[in-house]
Amino acid sequence: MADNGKKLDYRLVPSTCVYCGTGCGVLLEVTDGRVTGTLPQKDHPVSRGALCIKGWAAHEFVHSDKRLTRPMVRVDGKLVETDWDTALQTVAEGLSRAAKEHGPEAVGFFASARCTNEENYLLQKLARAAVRTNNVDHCARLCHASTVAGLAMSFGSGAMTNSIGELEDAEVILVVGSNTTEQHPIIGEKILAAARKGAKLIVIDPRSIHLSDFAQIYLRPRPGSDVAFINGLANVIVSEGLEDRDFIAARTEGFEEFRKAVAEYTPERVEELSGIPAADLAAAARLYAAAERASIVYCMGITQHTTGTDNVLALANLAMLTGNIGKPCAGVNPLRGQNNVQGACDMGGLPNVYPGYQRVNDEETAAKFEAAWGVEGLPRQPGLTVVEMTDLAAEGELRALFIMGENPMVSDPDINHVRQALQKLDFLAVADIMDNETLEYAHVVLPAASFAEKDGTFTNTERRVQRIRKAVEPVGEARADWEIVCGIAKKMGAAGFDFSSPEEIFEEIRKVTPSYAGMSYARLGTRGLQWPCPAEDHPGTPILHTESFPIGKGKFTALEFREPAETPDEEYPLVLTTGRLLFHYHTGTMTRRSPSLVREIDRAFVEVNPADAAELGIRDGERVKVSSRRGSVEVDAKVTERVGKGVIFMPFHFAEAAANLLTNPALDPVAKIPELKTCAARIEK
Ligand SMILES: Nc1nc2c(c(=O)[nH]1)N[C@H]1C(S)=C(S)[C@@H](COP(=O)(O)OP(=O)(O)OC[C@H]3O[C@@H](n4cnc5c(=O)[nH]c(N)nc54)[C@H](O)[C@@H]3O)O[C@H]1N2
Ligand SMILES: Nc1nc2c(c(=O)[nH]1)N[C@H]1C(S)=C(S)[C@@H](COP(=O)(O)OP(=O)(O)OC[C@H]3O[C@@H](n4cnc5c(=O)[nH]c(N)nc54)[C@H](O)[C@@H]3O)O[C@H]1N2
Ligand code: SF4
Ligand SMILES: [Mo]
Repeated sequence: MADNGKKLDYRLVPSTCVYCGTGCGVLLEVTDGRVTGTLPQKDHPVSRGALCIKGWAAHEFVHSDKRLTRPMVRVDGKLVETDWDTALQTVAEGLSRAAKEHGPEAVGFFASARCTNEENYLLQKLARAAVRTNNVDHCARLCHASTVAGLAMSFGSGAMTNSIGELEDAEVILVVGSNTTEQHPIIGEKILAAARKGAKLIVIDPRSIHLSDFAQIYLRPRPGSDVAFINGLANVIVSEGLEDRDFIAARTEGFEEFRKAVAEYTPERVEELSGIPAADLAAAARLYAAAERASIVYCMGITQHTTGTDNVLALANLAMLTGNIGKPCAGVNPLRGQNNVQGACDMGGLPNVYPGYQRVNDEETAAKFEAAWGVEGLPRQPGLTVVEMTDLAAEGELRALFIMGENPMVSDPDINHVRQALQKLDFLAVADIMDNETLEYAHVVLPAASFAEKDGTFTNTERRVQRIRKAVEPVGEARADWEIVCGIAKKMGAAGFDFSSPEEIFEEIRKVTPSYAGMSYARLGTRGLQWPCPAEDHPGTPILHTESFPIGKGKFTALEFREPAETPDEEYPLVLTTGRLLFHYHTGTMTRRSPSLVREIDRAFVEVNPADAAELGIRDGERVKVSSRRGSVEVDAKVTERVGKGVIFMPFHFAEAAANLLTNPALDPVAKIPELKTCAARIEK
C-alpha cells in the first residue's frame, strides 16, 4: 500500500510486438490504466528475452497527442468531429452509392498488415460478401507480392520455409537484399550468433550493411542485377558438378531447361552485368553448394523490382539445385516485413484469394464461401491490386475507397500521382490510430484502437500465429478495427457481422481456413502455433516441404536477366535505391511519435559515395536536391562508403522529404509490385 493511501494498479500484459514481422514477445507494463513500458518475454519461442530498440519503445506512441480520438466527417472542405453513428452511416452510404451507381468494381479496400488477422478477415469479407468486389489488397503488394507469386510457382506456398531459430545452426547463410540487423534485428542477432558458432555468411547487397562486416564473402552488385548474379551462382554450381542430383531427380522438375538457361550466365558475363568480380561470385557459389545446411535469407532488395518475381524464382532454383529445401537450417526464407503482413495475406487481404490462399476464380472455393457466409453471387474475377486501384482512381474508374491502416501518401511510389488519385475519388474513408498524411483527402476519418487496446492475433514471418491482448481502454472514443468493420457492414445491411469478440471471429476463420483449422485462442497461449495446423491435435509446422511440395514436385524456372525499368542516363546519371533505418518504421506515424526513437534520428538524408560527392562538389552534411523524372526533394547529404559509386540511398520515413516523390511506379508484370529499389536520379547542390 502506498503512503498516500492509494494503491497503484500495476500489471504486465503479455502481447506481441507491433513493429516488424519477427514477432517478438513483449510484456506491456500497465500503470493506472496507461501503458507505461514494454519489457521482453523471457521464455518467448522467437525472441527469448530479447527485444530491439523499437520493441522496448513499443508503448511510447500509444498515448501520443497525435492519436485520433473522435470520428470526423468532412463538411465544407474541413474535417469536423462527429458521433460514431453518423460516421459509420456516412461510410456505409459512400461505399453503397458508388457500388450502386458505378458497379461493385468501382469500390476498393486497403486491408492492413498493421491490423490483426480477425480485422483483415472481416475487411475482405466486407468487400466480398457485402459489396461483391474482390478489390481488396494491402501493402504486401509493395513488399512481398513477388514472394507470394514466385514461391507459389516454385514450391506451391509463398511463405518462409523454415523457422527463425534454425538459423543459429545453419552452416552457411546467404543474406541477399536484407538489412537484417536493422530491419529484423532479433533475426539479425540469430545470424550473428550462427557466425559466432562458425557459420559462414555470404552477404550480397549494393550497400555494405552491418552483416557485411561479419561475412566470409561480401558481394556488392549493381542494384537490379539480381537475376544475373543468382543465375551466375547456379552456373558455377552446375559447371563444377556441385548440384544435388538425388534431390533434383526425386523432388523437382524442369531441371534441363533451367540448366540450359544458366549456361549462358558465366561468371565473366555476370561480372559485366552486375559488377561482381567473377572470382568472388565463383567462391560464393562453392561455399553455398558445399554446405549440408545452407539457408537463404532475403527481403526487399530482392522483391521490390520489376523483376521481383524472377528474382524470387531464381533463389528458389538455387535452393532446389543444392537440395537445400525441406530440411532443418536450410530453405528459402523471405523475411516478412510488417507485424502482421503474413496474416493479412493468410486472411485473404489480396484480390485473387480467399483466406488460406483459396482462389476466388475456383468455382468450388467460391461456392464454399457462399455457403459459409450465407450469400450468393460472390465475384469470380480477381480484383485490383493497390497500384492498379490508385491508377484507376486517377482515371475516375474507381470511385470509392476504404483504407484501414495504411498511409499511401507516404508509402506508395510516385506520391504526386497518388495525390491526384485520392483527390479524384468521390468518397474516401480512412481508419487509423494516428493523424497521417492520407487523412488530408478523406471524407470520413475513423479513430482506431492500437495494438495495446484490443485483442486479436498477428502471424509472424515464420507463420507463427500469436495473440495480442488488450492492456488498456482505447484512447478517447477510438474503437478496434474489427468493431469498425462490423459497424459499417451492419449499416450496409449485411448479415454475418454479429461478433462480440475477436475470439468469435477467429472461430469463424478456422472453419474456412484449412491451415488455421487446428488453432484456438486457448491453444495459442503465449507461444503461438505455426501454420499449417490442420487439426486440434496437430503441433504446427516449423519446416515446410519436408516430404513433398503442395504442388507435388518443385519447379525449376529458366530465367533471363532484364534491366530495371529505368536505368541511368545523362540527365539522371545515378541509381536511387530506397529503404529503412533501424530507429524508424515506415511512414513514421508511430516511431516519430516515440521520444526515445526521435532522439536517435529525425531528419531525412541521402547517402552518396565519396567519389560521386567529389565529382559533384558536395560535402558531408550539405543540403542537396535529389530529383527523378517524377519530382524532387531537399535533404542532407551523407557522404559514405556504404553505397557504391553511382548509387545513392534514401530512407522513405520522412514525409517532409518523401523518397516516394521520386520512386518509379513501374510494375513487375506478374506480382504487380512497384520498382521501389531502383530508379534514375540526380543530385544538385
Ligand atoms: N526499423 C525498421 N524495421 C522494419 C521496417 C521499418 O520500416 N523500419 N519495415 C518492415 C518491413 S514492412 C519490411 S518489408 C522489412 C524490410 O527489410 P529490408 O528489406 O531488410 O529493408 P530495406 O532497407 O528496404 O532493404 C534491404 C536491403 O536491400 C538492399 N538493396 C537495394 N537494392 C537492391 C538490389 O537491387 N539487390 C539486392 N540484392 N539488394 C538491394 C538495400 O541496400 C538494403 O540493405 O523491414 C521490416 N522491419
Ligand atoms: N520508397 C519506398 N517505399 C516503400 C518501401 C520501400 O522500401 N521504399 N517499402 C514498402 C513496404 S515493404 C511497405 S510494407 C509499405 C508500408 O506502408 P504503410 O503500410 O502505408 O506504412 P505504415 O507507416 O506502416 O502505415 C500504416 C498505417 O497504419 C496505421 N496503424 C497502425 N496500427 C494500426 C491499427 O491497429 N489500426 C489501424 N486502423 N491503423 C493502424 C499507422 O498509423 C499508419 O498510418 O511501404 C512501402 N513503401
Ligand atoms: S525485432 Fe521486430 S518484433 Fe522484435 S522487438 Fe524489434 S521491431 Fe519488435
Ligand atoms: Mo514491407
